[in-house]
Amino acid sequence: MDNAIRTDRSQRPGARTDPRLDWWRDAKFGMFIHWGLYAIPAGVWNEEAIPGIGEWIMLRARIPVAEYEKLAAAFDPVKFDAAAWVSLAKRAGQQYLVITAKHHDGFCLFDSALTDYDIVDATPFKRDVLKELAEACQREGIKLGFYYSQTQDWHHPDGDGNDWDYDEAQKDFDGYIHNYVAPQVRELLTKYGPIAIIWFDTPKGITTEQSQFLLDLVHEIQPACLVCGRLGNGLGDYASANDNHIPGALVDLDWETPATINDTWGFKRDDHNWKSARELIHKLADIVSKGGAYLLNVGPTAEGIIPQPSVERLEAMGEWLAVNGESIYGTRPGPIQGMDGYRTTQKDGKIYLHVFDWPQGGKLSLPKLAVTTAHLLADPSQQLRMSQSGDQLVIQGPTAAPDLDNTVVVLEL
Ligand code: JFZ
Repeated sequence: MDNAIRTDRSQRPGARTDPRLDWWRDAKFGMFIHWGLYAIPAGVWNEEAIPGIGEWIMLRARIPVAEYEKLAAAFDPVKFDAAAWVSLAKRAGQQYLVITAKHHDGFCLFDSALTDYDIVDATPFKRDVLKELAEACQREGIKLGFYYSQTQDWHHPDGDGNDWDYDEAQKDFDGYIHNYVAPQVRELLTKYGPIAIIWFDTPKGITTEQSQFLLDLVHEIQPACLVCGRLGNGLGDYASANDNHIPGALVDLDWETPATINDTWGFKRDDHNWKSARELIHKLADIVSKGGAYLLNVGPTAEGIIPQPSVERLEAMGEWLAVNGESIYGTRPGPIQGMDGYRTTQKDGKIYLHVFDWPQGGKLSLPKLAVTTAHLLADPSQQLRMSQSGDQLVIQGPTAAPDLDNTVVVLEL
């Protein structure tokens, strides 16, 4: 994919026709969780700050397997509380959650029979956090997905990526796919109830046969389970944008932007570059107005705590959504595209106009539309005055910005 969204609509991922994606097309907003042993070094190795994203520290610092493995004995996230994480997702207005079952470092957050390099067998914590999360998600009605690094595995001798412990020429990558990845994917799809998404990533050199084999495996075990387009070779149920990338215009595919709130996925103690809640609310509206979904990441600490700046921003998004969710969930891209500072979504004969920067005097000038009435989504009791001026529709809103983050005006057709 490289990882541009494919625009050939005859091909998956993302052809927008598969009814298995109906729930996902309406959901729009999910929580991504990158959590693993890398939360312990948190970006620092041997007192040296390692540049780049936190979960890549093993590769960036070329840490030998024998050294990195020792982190497992120190992984004891005593403050982990599945219910608290899921409740945060819920308060944020997120409809699904995707967590790293196995990232590139190879460590498994679930009890796997295929390896002892997992949270139950190798850590003092000994709890299967995926099981606890699956139960919490069931209770709260949040769909659960698992991120699984199918190609890169820096711990497994036959996985891709580790050339400092292993000789690339000796690797049996196909054996790793069939004898390790496949049975682990089977575990993930048979031990944790209904799984909404398997989020494969960084396909690199995986072959079409291997991608197809994994796609078929997932669909054979759980036909409703969606597979993210980062499976590779153009296969998967929906397309994935580049990390943090929002396309410039509407994209007529099923697509998702995975994104960070700061600049890392896995927790880094020195990354304080948090986007504002306002920026995140804009990004959500921007993505949804172009037909996509927003998978927004948190990177819990080694203790099992979601960093407070993330909590605050997610709660602010949830407060905005509690008032304005109708303009996001279940909508489709609106008729006005490409107008600076404005985004539109639509549903059931209504256009939702998202106004990022409220204009001086509250006068909104739009291209002509067959609109009968207009009101603020936050205040349906008050009809806004409308007039036509040339080929413009002019709506007179309150002079002061009703919502400093994003005011939604409902236009009835
Ligand atoms: C991958 C991972 O390597 C990373 O650790 C994280 O899990 C992220 C969500 O996904 O990183 C990528 C994958 C694809 C692109 C960029 C980073 N891309 O297409 O631009």
